[in-house]
Amino acid sequence: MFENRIEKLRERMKENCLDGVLLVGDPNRNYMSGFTGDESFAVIGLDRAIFITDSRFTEQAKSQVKDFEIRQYNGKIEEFLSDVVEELEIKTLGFEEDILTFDKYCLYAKNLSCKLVPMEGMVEQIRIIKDSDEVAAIKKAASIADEAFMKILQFVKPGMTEREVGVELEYWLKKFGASGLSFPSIVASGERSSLPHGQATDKVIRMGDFLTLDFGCVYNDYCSDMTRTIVMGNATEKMTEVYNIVLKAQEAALKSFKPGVTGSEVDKVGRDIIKENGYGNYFGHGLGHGVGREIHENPRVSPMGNTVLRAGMVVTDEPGIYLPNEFGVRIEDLVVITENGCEVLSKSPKDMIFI
Ligand SMILES: [Mn+2]
Repeated sequence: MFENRIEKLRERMKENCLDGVLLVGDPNRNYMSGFTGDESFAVIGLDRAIFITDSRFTEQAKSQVKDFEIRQYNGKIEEFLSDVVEELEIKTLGFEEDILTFDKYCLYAKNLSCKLVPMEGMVEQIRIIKDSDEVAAIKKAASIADEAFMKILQFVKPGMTEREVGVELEYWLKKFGASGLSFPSIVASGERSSLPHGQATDKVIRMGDFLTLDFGCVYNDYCSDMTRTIVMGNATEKMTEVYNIVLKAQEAALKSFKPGVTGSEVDKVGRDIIKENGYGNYFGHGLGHGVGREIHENPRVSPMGNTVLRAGMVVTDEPGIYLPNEFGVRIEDLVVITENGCEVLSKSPKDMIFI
């Protein structure tokens, strides 16, 4: 599997006149190598690949990283890298310009004999299509989130704080097998539900509040992401109206996912429904985003999303309406694009849930 990924990368390296790349970011380096640790370096040349780590990770790298020569460094990494670059006869080395810090860039530019060239998302473009193992990990992460959500429906009561609900949610995510969270959970109630990214606070959840839960977990290094908005007690007519518009937009967008359409076309399907119903000014973010090793990756499903969707891409569908100082609603599913449309990985109910 990793050999296959390395071969795909080498094809792109050749097209871009690179005879080596340096991967330091966890998502790209670990995707290419199978490593699950951090703070290590993958140098991939056109016919050899060298994995550089320190004594904390050498044993782990030897068991996980099969398609690389493993080297342990002590002392100055720039000198060690310089030797590896010369050993592999690399003249033009690609680097992750969005990850390598400026001070490290300067250090390597000074010490390495090769030219340093930005990779412009070369590995991310390969990562955009998920293979069956990756989809299986994301599916598992999504099903853990569904299970934890069911626990929260039994747990949450008016009078609890958002923080209490957040902690309980995280407990169940881990209990059901997650290694961690995809991002700090959003637990936003009442007027705070109009904050699209309102993290849990000490605010008490009251009768009549909407409660938005946006959360995800990590399983085998892959993320899930879902949002549900539930009602504490009873909803007003306006709450019900807004909820149903968001749900209609979310379901229409779900039906429009298929290979060949762009992210912006799907975004428009959901956005138009919200606009037609008079709430266009209250939906400010993109309809969705790619999910994988990172919680936000390509393709973007937004007005700017010009990537053509293809089978194997994993994206979210999450329209929302946010009325400042009143309330907000967002409903989000995680989907994988298939040959004919999409498969929805989030299974939690979407009809209005009353606690
Ligand atoms: Mn999301």
